[in-house]
Amino acid sequence: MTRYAFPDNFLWGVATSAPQIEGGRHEGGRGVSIWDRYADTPGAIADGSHADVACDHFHRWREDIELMRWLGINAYRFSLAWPRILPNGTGAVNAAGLDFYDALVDGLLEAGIEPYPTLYHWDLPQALQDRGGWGERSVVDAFAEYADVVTRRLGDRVRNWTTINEPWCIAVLGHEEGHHAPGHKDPAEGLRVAHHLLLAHGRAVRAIRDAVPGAKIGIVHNHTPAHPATDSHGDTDAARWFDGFFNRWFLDPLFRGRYPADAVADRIASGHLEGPEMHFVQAGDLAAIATPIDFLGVNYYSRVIMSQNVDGRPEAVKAAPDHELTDMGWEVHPEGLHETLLHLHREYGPPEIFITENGAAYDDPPGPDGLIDDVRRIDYLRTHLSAASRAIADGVPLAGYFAWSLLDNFEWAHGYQKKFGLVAVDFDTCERTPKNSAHWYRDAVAANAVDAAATPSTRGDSRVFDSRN
Ligand code: IFM
Repeated sequence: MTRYAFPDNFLWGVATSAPQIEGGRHEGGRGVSIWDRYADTPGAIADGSHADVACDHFHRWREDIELMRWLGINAYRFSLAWPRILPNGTGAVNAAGLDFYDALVDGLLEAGIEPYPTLYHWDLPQALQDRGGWGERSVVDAFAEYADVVTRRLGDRVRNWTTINEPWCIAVLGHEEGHHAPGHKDPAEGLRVAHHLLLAHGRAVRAIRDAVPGAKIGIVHNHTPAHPATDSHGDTDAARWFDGFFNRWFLDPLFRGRYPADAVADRIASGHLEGPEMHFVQAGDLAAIATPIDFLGVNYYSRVIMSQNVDGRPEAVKAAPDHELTDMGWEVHPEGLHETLLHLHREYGPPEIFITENGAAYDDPPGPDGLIDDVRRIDYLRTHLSAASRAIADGVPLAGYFAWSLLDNFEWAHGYQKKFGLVAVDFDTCERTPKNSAHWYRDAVAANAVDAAATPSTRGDSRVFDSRN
């Protein structure tokens, strides 16, 4: 049987984000975030839930570190809640908020787990939204201030920093399509937001370098390869169109200091630019955005298949019925991860790449013995890790893998209905129970390798997590 081994210094991790697991909404001096406000809006969240408590990581973080220690991982990707640190977005610093992350970092280091914090995973302080949010250029200064405050406090122990998670989602889901906070449906605003996010990233890179000598800094992009449904000219162009705004709109400025001309032309043609110019781009912006980084974080879940519809417009089409979909409706396509990693390496050449998220939503109920035997998640992880290992063999400087996610959590507008966790959470009691995938991942981490073919996985047990095990 083929065994895919990883390099000796490979990082094995799990990823989470503050707004999805932390809770503690009204505790420790935390301010209000745009996701608090959005979840309070009737009908915004599919199951009517909110993240006021979520996984209660705010109180249970020590238990969660024990879970990570049990998994054997050596890196943890998490995010810091801006409203917990600067409740009004700028100005007065909430000491208790910084203390919380200070203790978390110390706990991780004590457990031999390298912290990989992300500064922004979508929870803008509502106070900044009230001043125009990401659509207003002043937010860039606010983000640089926040980056400075945080890295000056934690930078003596935290070396690896990520600025922003998935700018496409923030710009498009939050401001163009209205599926995420702040729920706007304004494509022109979405383009301004995308630019301000990239500029905020560039400014933060400089702030972090000033505050933390020797810091390693990156940004996280949710890369989605686009494949044409057929080799017709229309379908091929539809794939180019998708790639232009989903991927290259963010990567070209970061690595080449310019927006992709064809995608700009697409936006003008669709009327999403208010004029023929990218009027929100000022002198020096693109140089700031292209400030060199040390790594690119890649969140990979699936691919998209593009076609030209009868009106001549690009649209995503469903995968063939024999292709497996996760509970998100996303096709399971591990080859796309191999393709993505090679493409990013060859086209953009970041010094290092991390898979900062990869995982699958499946809702597997416990069996009669209480065991959650999530074989589909194990298969997803196994096939994607195999693809990652093949990319390393093909020369990609892939330095680590973070499974999304440690815990079942608040999956944004889906509420608690979509379960990505290696560890199940009972949202009444917040009790954690490792699924079989957690046991499988633990074995892969220990072996620093995965087998290409499935192996029976029934070694989990039904006990809730006990850190003494
Ligand atoms: O849960 C999200 C995460 O916050 C960002 N990346 C995709 C995940 C799954 O949808």
